[in-house]
Amino acid sequence: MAKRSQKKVSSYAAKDIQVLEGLEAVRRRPGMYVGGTDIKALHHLVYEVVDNSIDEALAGACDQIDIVIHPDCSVSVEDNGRGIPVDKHPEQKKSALEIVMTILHAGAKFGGDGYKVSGGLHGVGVSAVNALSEWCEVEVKRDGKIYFQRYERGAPMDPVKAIGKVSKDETGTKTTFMFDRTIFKGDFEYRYESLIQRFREMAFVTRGVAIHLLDERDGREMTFFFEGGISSFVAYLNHNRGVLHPVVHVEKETDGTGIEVALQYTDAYAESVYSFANTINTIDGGTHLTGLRAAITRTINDYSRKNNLLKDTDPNFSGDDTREGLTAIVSIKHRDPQFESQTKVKLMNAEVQTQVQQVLGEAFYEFLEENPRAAKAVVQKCLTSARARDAAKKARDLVIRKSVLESMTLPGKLADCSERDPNKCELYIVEGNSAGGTAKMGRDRHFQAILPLRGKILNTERARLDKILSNNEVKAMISALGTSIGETFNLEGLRYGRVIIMTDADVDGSHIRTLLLTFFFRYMNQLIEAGHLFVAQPPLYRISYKKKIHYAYTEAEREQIIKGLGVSGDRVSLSRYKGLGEMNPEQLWDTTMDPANRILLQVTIEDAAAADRTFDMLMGAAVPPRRRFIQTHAKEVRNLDV
Ligand code: 0RA
Repeated sequence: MAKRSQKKVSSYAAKDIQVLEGLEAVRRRPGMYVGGTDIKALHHLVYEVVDNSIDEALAGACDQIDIVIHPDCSVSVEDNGRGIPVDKHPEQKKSALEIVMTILHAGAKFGGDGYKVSGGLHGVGVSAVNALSEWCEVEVKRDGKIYFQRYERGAPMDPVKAIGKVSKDETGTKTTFMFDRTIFKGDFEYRYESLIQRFREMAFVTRGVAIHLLDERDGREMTFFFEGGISSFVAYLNHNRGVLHPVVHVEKETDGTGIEVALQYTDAYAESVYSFANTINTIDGGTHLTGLRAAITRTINDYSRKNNLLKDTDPNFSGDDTREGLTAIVSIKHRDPQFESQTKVKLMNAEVQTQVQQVLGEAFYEFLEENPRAAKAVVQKCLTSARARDAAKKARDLVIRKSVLESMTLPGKLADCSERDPNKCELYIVEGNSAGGTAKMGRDRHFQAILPLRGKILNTERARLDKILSNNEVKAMISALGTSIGETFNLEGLRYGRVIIMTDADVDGSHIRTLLLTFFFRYMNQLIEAGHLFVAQPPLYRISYKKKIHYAYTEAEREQIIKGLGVSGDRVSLSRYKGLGEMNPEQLWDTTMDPANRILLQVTIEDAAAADRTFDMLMGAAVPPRRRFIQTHAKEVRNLDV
């Protein structure tokens, strides 16, 4: 390598081989730096660049971030911060901008200690994005000038140069990059919905910054701006719920950790608690969430005892008792966040638990003392929850006792299979009675059982366990599965190795699928973890030509099939399946139930958690946007055929 530099290649790019070697490492092993070369990693490139602007916002130097997805799939991120410094670095004899763009982890060294706060998931810096881009261009407005540099596959084409003038007070940074298709080889493109989700979260936890996304491919755009930060987030989540008091908000820095919590009780039953670490939504929680929960339970118990709201003979409230109807956000900013390696969405820093517990405990106690009416409503809510939980336990015990007694009595609606070895058995949970009938006729009764569910099952997100258990559809499902639920779940009782949710390929179908996934996620988690839960995929189209029938499961496949037939469209008969009921039993077997042809999607915990979250986020929304949301998300499930 040293040899090459001696050859005196005049190109600027060849000047610093070491730099290129660093970036070459990123190109060779993208997995180590951005987590892979799939669509998720591709989105990470965007987040990495936006993170830098968020840091500028957290430093109080920027209040506007504009992201544009261009028609050629290049992406621009522009902020109105101070602009990346462009002056020459004394040792490296290069512009600071160039160093930030071409040296791994260089960013952190600049603004000094603690400069980088946001992100932290991969946190590799914008140089990694540069390395993985076919080309990248940066424009910096600073000191009345516009500076510019272009890179190809990480290598600068020329030194940083001034290309124009602006007024002195106009500053900012604009980065445009085109991901390298020789690295991200898959047939995928940026997904507006995924980006929006992340930007919404970033905006929530970064008070006062406006994040605007424009997708030039189809003209969609969205701006997020939350003046009140996470308090706005809580208000947003609760906007259709009856609230018991104003939002409680606390923000404090302890031992270098920034802690912010907002919470509000509602008359709902579910707990909607979200945790963020360095703007990342830690969906698996972690120490900050544990601290929040501990603070709430302890504070309510202490307050209730002190004010004689709990009788001496009453036991303390359990954690669950104090979380019904709770909407809360905890957002922490840590210099060195540690995430659990596998999921990357769980915060591990032990000290954060005590820090959050202390900061919130103090503030929440003070709030209760100063707002006796609110305090009374909250404690009352906890008392009701405790009683309901007791009733639910009794109801559940009854269901379990009954189901032991009646273990031979399977639900009447169940069309069971004849095979007795659970590993060979499949249960299809089918939406709608008519579809259920078709499935019963189309199945292989030797190993396939059918359980039709009528209409929409109870909205499990909002209902209490005791209510859920008394729902007939849910009862039928529980007894058919044989595992019981919640704390008494026992995988050994499972009567079917594959539990398959089969719903229509339309909006209502995805709604019911979301409901079922939410139910399984909350009450039969281990069923998912052990890989027993699947989603069937019925075709969208039936294409018949010269007595031969083809099925298409996606729009792309439909086009491909018609093209492949090599005839003009009008001689092909095309019908779109709106529901399972439109198929006859043979067609349903051929397309959706026959193990030789069907496509099954295995449900992962992440899928189910996403459904659960989606659902929670959607509960307050009006109907039309809700429909659109579910519709777009339904297409997201991965293909994981078995
Ligand atoms: C280091 C120091 C300063 C600003 C930045 C980095 C900076 C980086 C990025 C990345 C995207 N947008 C950005 N904006 C600013 C401070 C320079 C000063 O004190 O003027």
